[in-house]
Amino acid sequence: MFKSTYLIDVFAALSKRYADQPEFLQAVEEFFCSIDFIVDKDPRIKQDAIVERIVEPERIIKFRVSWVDDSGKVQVNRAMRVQFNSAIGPYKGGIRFNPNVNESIIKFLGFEQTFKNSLTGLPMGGAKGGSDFDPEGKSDNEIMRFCQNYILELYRHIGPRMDVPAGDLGVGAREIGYMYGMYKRIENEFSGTFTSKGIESGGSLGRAEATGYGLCYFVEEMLSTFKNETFKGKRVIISGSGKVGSMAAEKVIELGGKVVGMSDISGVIHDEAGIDVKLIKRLSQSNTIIMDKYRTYRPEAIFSTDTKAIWKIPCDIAMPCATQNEIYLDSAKDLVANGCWLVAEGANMPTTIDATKYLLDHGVLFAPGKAANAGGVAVSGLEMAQNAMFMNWTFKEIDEKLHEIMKNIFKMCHDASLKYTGKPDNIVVGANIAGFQKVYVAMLQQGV
Ligand code: NDP
Ligand code: 2IT
Repeated sequence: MFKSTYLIDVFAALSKRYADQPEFLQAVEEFFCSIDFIVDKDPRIKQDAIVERIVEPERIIKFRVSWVDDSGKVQVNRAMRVQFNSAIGPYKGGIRFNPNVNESIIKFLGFEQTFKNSLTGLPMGGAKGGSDFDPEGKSDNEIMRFCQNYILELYRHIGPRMDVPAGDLGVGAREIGYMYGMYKRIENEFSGTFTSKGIESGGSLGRAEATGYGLCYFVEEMLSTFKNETFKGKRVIISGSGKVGSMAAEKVIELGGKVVGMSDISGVIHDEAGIDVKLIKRLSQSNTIIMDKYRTYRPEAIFSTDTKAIWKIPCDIAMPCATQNEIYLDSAKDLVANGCWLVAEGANMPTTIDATKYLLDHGVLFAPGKAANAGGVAVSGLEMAQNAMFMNWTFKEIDEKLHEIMKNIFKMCHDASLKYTGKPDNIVVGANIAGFQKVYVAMLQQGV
């Protein structure tokens, strides 16, 4: 917990006000534990109520999305956009489609996005959006109709210099294409308001790879700085095999590592020969339930329907890339017991607070999501820049820029950790402080 009485008071009020928002409170608590190191050192923070302001979204837009399914029945979903903080740039963050989407989850994501976007060094504020629409089992036409109806309300709240959505869990280039198409029809302009668009629609080369590749670039920095090591010969496990997990797996292999376990919602594959990532990607194009299918091609692989079984596979490096709160304390214990010494979060907040503490207390190097998975939004920022200039960079140019950004984020986290904790490897504290500093100074500059 944190010691500053200022933070204790703000958190007590927040916990009372949002008692029904556990994910949001979890994200704030984790953040407060870090800024505890600096919050009382700058009197302007308390004087200007920076912390009270930073935990409240600037705006929440909630709306209904009605749409007609393939059988002609009218369906109703709930949707929202949380525009959290615009101190350093237009609101920016993904859209999530998942039946468990609620205000707590979208607020935690928007809150973390604010500091992640700050770490990229690009001018982007924090936002997140989503709906409890479940894309699982929906036809292409149903997805299109839902996305179009979603935009019929959201369009009035977004814009290239106002709020720029992108993909997230359950939302990829297909969904963004349908949303952007409807948005463009309404606004009658090619403004690039969305990122992670298809390349032909003005998307950026390298955006699809960016989060997973960026995660590996970040881990490379940790390996070389703290262990004088590389990915070569390391055993890696990756939860989730979607946009982030599959691209992380591809890069791990390219850098000489061996991916021995992957998962999706249907279960876990443990393949000692090394996961065939090309096969995973091929299966993911035709089936949503891919782990079970993988076995038919690689009968020697072990399959389990228990998604937590992935954390029991012996490994050097674990990369949770599926969703929030995947690694609870018991899984953290499994990881340590089975030799894992580095955890890097590709997903947002996949590790609970007590699991993170356990890992850190047991000497595990830990890369928090808001730093390690910032490559995706960083290349989204590059997509915005290319759209604004009406020109495109090559894949190589984007990849080099992404690599530089990830190295720079690591350096900022490392230096802040050293300065405020006396140790260089508390990347959790380093990321939160480095992300917070730019945002709060911008808020001070802009008055109340
Ligand atoms: P996708 O929808 O592309 O993939 C998600 C993957 O995780 C799928 O394989 C899915 O399985 C699996 N999954 C979902 N829930 C569970 C669960 N409870 N247990 C096991 N597996 C599960 O999403 P993304 O890859 O885009 O996002 C993954 C995470 O990364 C999210 O936390 C997101 O917020 C974060 N993130 C994404 C970025 C991006 O650019 N896309 C950027 C930064 C962070 P199935 O297919 O079977 O449902
Ligand atoms: O969590 C994230 O950083 C994302 N889903 C990407 C957001 C973006 O605007 O590219």
